[in-house]
Amino acid sequence: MSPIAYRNCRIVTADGVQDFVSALVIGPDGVIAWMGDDRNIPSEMAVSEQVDLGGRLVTPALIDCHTHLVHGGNRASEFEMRLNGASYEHISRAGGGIMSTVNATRGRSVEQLVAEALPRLDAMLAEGVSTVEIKSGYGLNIETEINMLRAARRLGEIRQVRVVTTWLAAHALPPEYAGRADSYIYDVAITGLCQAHAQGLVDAVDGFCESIAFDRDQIARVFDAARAMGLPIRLHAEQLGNNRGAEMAARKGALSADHLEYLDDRGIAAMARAGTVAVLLPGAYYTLRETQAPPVDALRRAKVPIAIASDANPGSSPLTSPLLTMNMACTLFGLTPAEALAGMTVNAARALGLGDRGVLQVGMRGDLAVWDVEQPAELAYRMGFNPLWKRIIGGRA
Ligand code: DI6
Ligand code: FE
Repeated sequence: MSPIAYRNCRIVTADGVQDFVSALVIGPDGVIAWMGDDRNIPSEMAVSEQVDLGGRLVTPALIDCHTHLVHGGNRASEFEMRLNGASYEHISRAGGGIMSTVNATRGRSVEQLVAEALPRLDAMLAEGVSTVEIKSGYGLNIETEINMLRAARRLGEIRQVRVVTTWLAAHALPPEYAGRADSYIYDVAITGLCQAHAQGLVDAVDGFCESIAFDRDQIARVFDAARAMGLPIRLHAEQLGNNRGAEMAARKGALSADHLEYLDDRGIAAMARAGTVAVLLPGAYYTLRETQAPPVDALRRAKVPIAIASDANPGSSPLTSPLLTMNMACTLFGLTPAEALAGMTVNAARALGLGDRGVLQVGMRGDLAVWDVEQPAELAYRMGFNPLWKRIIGGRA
């Protein structure tokens, strides 16, 4: 492959339209080699192929930094139960919720998990996603947790997408460990992590720190094991109540803390100090019809970077549309459309610890989304409409 030039476009680097940039050259290594005015592409770029983008808008390809795409079955019946008045916590405590997906997932082979997840992944790719994080967490035994991550890796092989895997065995306590949460943390969450990491299946480690799941001390033990293996950590925190999980995670150097509806000033200060990204998940807030929104203004004031993600999962966020995620982040949480775009590009990359993507700059990966829109705000503005014209990954459409 040789250098390819994309010409006649308007480029949004991540924080605004760059009027002076109307072309970019992507090298054979898939990295952006040059950006500038269409008329001045240097001859030393030795461009062999040119593509006219017809004046369209170009952004970094989108990054969904928090998903549970791999799982068996669905929970449409719980959707009906909630509409009849049952709460998410009530369903969970009655053995439904996460456990019902665990039961469905434990029965599946890796191939079946891949086949079920593929249409969900394809829905995301169709809206310009280049990079997606996928968590385990619906196995709750070592074998199935590992199978989930194998399925996630496989998805990254059969589609042109970078999959980042996250070990989330500390997601819920399975009934066989009832009353023995500390044993579960050791036997499954930590022992399984060692095994999965030895097989190269783990890029990061997450936990669910809520009163219906695990407490701060239990998650902290998993994090200490992760850090000892050199793995980055992230946390589901402060979604249903304040357990001061984000503060603990930030103190341990977490890449991100996610949800954060009940985050307080102490948590914000700890995140700001540590550079921990706030990942907001409007799909879960919407689905559970929550009323307490995350403290967006305080996060802005503290200069905590804000990412947004689908949280695609069968229970609290059956959402596989990055564009609708952006719309919800604006309408429900008050983000600006520019913040929503940064939340699914540059700040999402940061939440994943990926320094090579999420912004269009020389030296960054040539992962682009080309849109049939006039202005960037249109990406977050419509609902249920997909203006993607082309997805370009590593310079190739
Ligand atoms: N992410 C999760 O892992 C949990 N909530 C969330 O936002 C549980 C998802 C589920 O109900 O399956
Ligand atoms: Fe989640």
